[in-house]
Amino acid sequence: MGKIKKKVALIFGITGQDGSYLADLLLKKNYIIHGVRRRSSSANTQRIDHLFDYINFSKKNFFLYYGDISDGTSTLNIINKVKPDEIYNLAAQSHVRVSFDIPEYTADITALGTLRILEAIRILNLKKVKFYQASSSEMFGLVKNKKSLNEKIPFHPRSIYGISKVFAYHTAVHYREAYGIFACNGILFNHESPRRGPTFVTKKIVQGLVRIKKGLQKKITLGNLYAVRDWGHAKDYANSMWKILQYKKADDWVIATNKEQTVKQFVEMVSKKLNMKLKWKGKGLNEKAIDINTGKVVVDLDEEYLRPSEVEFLRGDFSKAKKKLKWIPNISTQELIDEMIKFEMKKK
Ligand code: NAP
Ligand code: F7E
Repeated sequence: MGKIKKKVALIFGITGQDGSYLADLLLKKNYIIHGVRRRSSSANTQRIDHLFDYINFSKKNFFLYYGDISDGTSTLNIINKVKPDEIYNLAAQSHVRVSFDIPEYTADITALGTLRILEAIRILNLKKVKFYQASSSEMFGLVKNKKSLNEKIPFHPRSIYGISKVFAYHTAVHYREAYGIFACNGILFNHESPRRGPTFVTKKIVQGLVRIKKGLQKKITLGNLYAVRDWGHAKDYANSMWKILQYKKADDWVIATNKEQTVKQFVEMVSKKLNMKLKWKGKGLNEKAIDINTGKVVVDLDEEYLRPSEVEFLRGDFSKAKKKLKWIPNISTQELIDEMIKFEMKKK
C-alpha cells in the first residue's frame, strides 16, 4: 500500500495566539506545518516553543521561515517554496486601539498584507491551494439593533483595523470570484486564552486581578466598562478555521458563542472566582471598584484606554457554521476564565 500524502499547511502569524493553537491542532492531525515568523530583537516564539519538545524532527513536520507580509517578494518566495495545500493568513496588526495610533501601518499589514498573499497565489497559479482569511467581528462595527450578527449583516467598521479587515475580506471574496481561488473568510468574534496578548482586555483583567491577589500590583486601569463582547476560546476557534477549509466549497462564516458580557461583567466574573468582593462607586470616568475586604481601589478608569470611536455591541449568530460545518463552541466563558486564572496563578 502506498503512503497517504500528508497535508501541508503554511501559517502566517504562527507566533500569535491563534497561530499557536492552530499549529497544535494541525500537528495532531498529522499535517506538515510551515510557519512564518517575523525577525525580532527579542524572542517572539514563546507561544510555539512547546512544539519543539514533542515534534519528531526526523519526520520533518515543522518548519519556520523569517518573513513579513509587508514584503511581497519574500511572501511569494515562501509560498512558492512550500507549495502548501492550505494557507492560513492570521498575520495582522491585530490591536484595535493601536490602529488609531498607527493607521497607515495597520492598513499596510492587515489590509495590503492579505492582498500580497492572494496575489502570490494568483501569480504562482496555485489552483489547488485553499486560503483562510482571519476576518473579524470588528467589521460589523456600528450595530443598529442589538441582535446576533450573521453573515448577511452589512459592515460599518469603526477603526482602521476594522476597515483594513473589510478590505481583506472583500479581497478574499474577489479572488474567489475573479480567479476561482478557494478563498474563505472566518468572521471570528473575540476569542481569548492564556496565550492572549497582555494588552487585550480579558488578559489585562485576569493578569491584573491575579497579580493584585498575589500582592504584586495595586490596581488595574481600564477604559469602557460597558462595551459588550461575545468571548470564546481560541482553541475552539482554531478548530473552526480548519473546518472552514475542509468544507466542500469556499465560503464566509461567522464563528461566535452567541452569548455576551460587558467588560464590567467580565471583571466581576474574574473577581468572584478569585474570592474578591467588589463594590462599584462613582460614574463615568470616576467609576471605581473597591475590594470590600481591603477597602482598596482595585479597578479605576482612564481616558487613555477609550477609543475615538467604539464598537459598543457584538454578539454573533453562528447557526450557519453549526449547521454546515458541525462546529459549535465547546468551552464556556466561565471555563475560559478558570483556565486563564489558573495559568496566571502558576506564574512566579
Ligand atoms: P495576535 O496574537 O496579535 O497574532 C498576530 C500574528 O501576526 C503574530 O504572529 C504576529 O507576529 C504576526 N504579524 C504581525 N504583523 C506581521 C507582519 N507584518 N508580517 C508577518 N506576521 C505578522 O493575533 P490573534 O489574536 O492570534 O489573531 C489572529 C488573527 O485573527 C489576526 O489577523 C487578528 O486580526 C484576527 N482576529 C482575531 C480575533 C481575536 O479575538 N483574537 C478575532 C477576529 C479576528 P509577532 O508574534 O511577531 O507579533
Ligand atoms: O477590547 C474595551 C474596549 O482590545 C475589548 C482583537 O482580537 O477582538 C479584539 O478586538 C473591549 C473594547 O478587543 C480596556 O474598548 C475597556 O470595547 O480586548 P479588546 P477588541 O477591540 O474587541 C476583535 C474581534 C479582533 O478582531 C481584534 O483583533 O474592551 N476595554 N478597557 C478595553 N480594551 C483594552 N484593550 N484595554 C482596556 O483597558
